[in-house]
Amino acid sequence: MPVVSTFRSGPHRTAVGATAGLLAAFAALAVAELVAGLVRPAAGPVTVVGGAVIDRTPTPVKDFAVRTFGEDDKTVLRLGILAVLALFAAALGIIALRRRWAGPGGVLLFGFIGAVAAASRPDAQGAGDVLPSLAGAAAGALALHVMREQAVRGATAQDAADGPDGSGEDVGGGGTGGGRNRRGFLVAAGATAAVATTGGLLGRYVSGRRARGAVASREGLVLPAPASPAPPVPRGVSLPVPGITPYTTPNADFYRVDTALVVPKVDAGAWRLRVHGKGVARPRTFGLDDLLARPLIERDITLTCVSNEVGGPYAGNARWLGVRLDDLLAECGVVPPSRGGGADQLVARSVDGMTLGSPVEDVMDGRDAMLAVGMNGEPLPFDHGFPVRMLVPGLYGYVSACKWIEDIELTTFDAYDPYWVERKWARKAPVKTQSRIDTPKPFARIAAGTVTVAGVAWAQHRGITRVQIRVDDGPWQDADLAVRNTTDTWRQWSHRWPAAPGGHRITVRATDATGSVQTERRAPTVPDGATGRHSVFVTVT
Ligand SMILES: Nc1nc2c(c(=O)[nH]1)N[C@H]1C(S)=C(S)[C@@H](COP(=O)(O)O)O[C@H]1N2
Ligand SMILES: [Mo]
Repeated sequence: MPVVSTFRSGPHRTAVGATAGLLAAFAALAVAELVAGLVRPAAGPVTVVGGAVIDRTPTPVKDFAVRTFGEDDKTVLRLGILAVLALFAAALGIIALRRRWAGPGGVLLFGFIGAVAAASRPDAQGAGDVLPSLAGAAAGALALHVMREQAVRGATAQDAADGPDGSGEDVGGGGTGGGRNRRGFLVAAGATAAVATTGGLLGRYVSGRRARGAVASREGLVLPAPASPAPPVPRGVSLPVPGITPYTTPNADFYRVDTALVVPKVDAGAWRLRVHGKGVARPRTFGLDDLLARPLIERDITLTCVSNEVGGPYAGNARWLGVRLDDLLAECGVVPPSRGGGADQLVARSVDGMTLGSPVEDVMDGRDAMLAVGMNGEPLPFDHGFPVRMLVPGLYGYVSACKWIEDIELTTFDAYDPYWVERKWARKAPVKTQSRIDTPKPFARIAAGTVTVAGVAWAQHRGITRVQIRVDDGPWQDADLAVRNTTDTWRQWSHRWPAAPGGHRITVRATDATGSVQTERRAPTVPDGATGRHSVFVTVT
């Protein structure tokens, strides 16, 4: 029995339909990404749907994703979207064999969903946003239609030869022989695959070329020397303990937390920052050269994420170079609330539509709040906000550290809730006093004798004055503190522990310069940062 006759039913028919559906989806995505590369990289369908999913994901699920997949969470999301899409595509292809318009109609529906998702992204700019999804859907629908006609024709032709059947809507020009029309389907499928592959490669090339402009602008950027350099890091800030977190976090190791599925590649030459809003007597727009022409400050600042669990990894310390934000705001006429200003919230907006709100009072109280351009001696890496990001020592990243910033609006906490606040996080979030045991690692097996327990503690803008260790339910013992650099950075600590055989739990707690001791009470990360004490279990042999 010739293979083509099974196009009508059975496993072969299913395979043909699924193949057509998958290839059509591949073509649709490739064309969409190519068009996105040409008009707007952030408007690719997987990116916009992913962004919409991220924005709508309940905070506990988001937290779970971050906990489980860490910084791979976005790759997992992308793969998830592609897997769901593949399932629908295969199903559509199979249905399409029966119902002529179901396949293309379904593809167009998906394109429409993509277009709506794109148009409703917070950074949507206009027609360019819907174009990629619509163009992709048109290409996918056409490809599916052609493949479907060829497949059905092959089957019908063979049926005509085999005898009457007459099920479904399957109609097509018959009479030419199944073998020839099976070739027809294979040719259509092959052509779709070829076009899709070419489109995909071209799309990669096009978006790559766009990014290369931004990369060149970063490579060409020469950072001026700071007018106010950070004093050299005191020698004693780093303890010679293997396994302890380094005092300064290299850029490549610095944690990354953001909602960007595609890291924005902003061309430094085209970058602008607008400062405006309530009580801004002199609204202004700055270019990067305007910022670099100002006196720059250089500061060591530890950044931490509100999503960091007790003992978690989302904290890093770098030497930042930037422009004082209080001076810049004062020039624009901004007055802090304590001196009669009407705006109490500064909303920073990024090129990817993220919004973060900081208290104007904190930004202008004399601390080293800055618009940073440099990180550890080089221009900001793209992952960390190139060309400019905000930093406010003492506040969690989500209320202060806007990356890829392009807009600062002065407003009030009453009038506006930024992104994370709309998602149940607190309006105000100063960093909570925390400490972490870096070594020994949880569940380590170690030899009895003197064991060095060590880690870091932070209470940005207050400073750490004491760290204590406790083994099992024993007394709290003072750990040795590394030399203090500034109150805005974390502090290493270590303690020599005479470890006796058995299972032990080591717990750490820190005290900040206000005298308050890190609480033992456990609180989740939502709404304003986790509390509790880090402990590790070890087995001494
Ligand atoms: N544009 C933008 N800026 C952002 C975010 C974001 O999602 N988008 N996340 C914030 C959060 S929650 C944190 S903790 C810091 C993290 O900065 P990093 O990735 O450089 O460590 O960036 C902040 N700035
Ligand atoms: Mo964060």
